[in-house]
Amino acid sequence: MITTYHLANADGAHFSPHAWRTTMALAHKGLEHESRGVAFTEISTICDGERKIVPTIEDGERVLSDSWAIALHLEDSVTSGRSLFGGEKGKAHALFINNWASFGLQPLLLQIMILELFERLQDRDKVYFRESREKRFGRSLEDHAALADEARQRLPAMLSPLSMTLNSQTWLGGDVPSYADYIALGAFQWVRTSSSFDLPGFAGEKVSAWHDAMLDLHDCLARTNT
Ligand SMILES: N[C@@H](CCC(=O)N[C@@H](CS)C(=O)NCC(=O)O)C(=O)O
Repeated sequence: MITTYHLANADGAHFSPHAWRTTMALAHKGLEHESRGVAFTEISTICDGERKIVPTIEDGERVLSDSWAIALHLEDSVTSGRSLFGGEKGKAHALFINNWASFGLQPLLLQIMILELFERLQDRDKVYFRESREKRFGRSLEDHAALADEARQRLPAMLSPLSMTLNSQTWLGGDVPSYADYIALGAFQWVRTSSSFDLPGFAGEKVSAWHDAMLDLHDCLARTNT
């Protein structure tokens, strides 16, 4: 049994976009796994006490952090069953999607929902989140949230590679879901569990249909929010 450490908010929902990539990858590989929700301020106490981020997975004695490193590890070590990438070129293309989501899409989404996400955090995380994010952004959470309207205006262009691709194929993986789909889904799960923003509705019909199909995968795993 593999344990994935995820972030849990005050509703008990698991909301880390990066950890959702890992949860879905484990299910795709058919591996027995459980997702354990922790607070931001608990991450340093999990596993070997040296962890700074989720996702972190614990597989027997082995502990591994970082969603991309975990995906590479799963693809290399679990050779039976379905591939996450469909070969070396698929892996290379998935890295592009990984960086688009992490450094393009997700920062924009955070501008839209940062105050709602903050309100839904466990109380013990609120001081940490405010201080660490205000230091990172160089402004208050409220000033960051003031960029929400501008972020919404920029969002269609950011989403267009996704919607244009889904106009002509069912999944980012082509005929079958691949790790690229799980990367994109992670951002949608983050928004779904942390805010009232209807991102699939905003993104249009094709993305909405893809999102519904993603939520149905692996016995509706992502619908559970945990
Ligand atoms: N490159 C990492 C990024 C992981 C990451 O940023 N995780 C966030 C949660 S989504 C985290 O654990 N942050 C810890 C903190 O802010 O203290 C990955 O892909 O896994």
